[in-house]
Amino acid sequence: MERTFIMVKPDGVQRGLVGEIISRFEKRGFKLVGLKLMQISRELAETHYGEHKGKPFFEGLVNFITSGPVVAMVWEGKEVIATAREMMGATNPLKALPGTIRGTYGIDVGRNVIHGSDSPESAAREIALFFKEEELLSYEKTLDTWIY
Ligand code: FUP
Repeated sequence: MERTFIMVKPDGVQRGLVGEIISRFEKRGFKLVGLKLMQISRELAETHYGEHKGKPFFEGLVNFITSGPVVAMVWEGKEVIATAREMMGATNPLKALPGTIRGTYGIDVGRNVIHGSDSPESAAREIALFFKEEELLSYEKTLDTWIY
């Protein structure tokens, strides 16, 4: 089964959207295999967003993501990486379809509530960056047979 890294950003935590976001992934049928509330260090933020280093919004992005607690998660399921991106909606909330997470709760590209890995390579990299192997659990969910 595929795994992806999902993070409720500081704006999502401050606005009380953690439960709503977890609920959407649960209801879709995905399995939560890792979860923690954490404050991201500058070093971790700069590594996580390394591909954007040098871009004009990089400093603001690092400042924002380290500005308050985030909820880091790993979700598991069939094609969860691409499905999560669809559930999140476009990076720019203006372009995010109504009903998606960003299309429902976001207005500004810099305050878009949620992060989700964009490929199997980023998922592997980001999961390893945020979680130790022993923090990720494998377990049976009785509902699985009704979802697949
Ligand atoms: P996403 O994968 O949808 O989170 O989008 P990106 O990796 O392209 O961008 C990462 C974060 O950088 C976005 F969530 C918001 C921020 N960003 C800006 O603030 N300005 C931009 O022009 C592009 C991205």
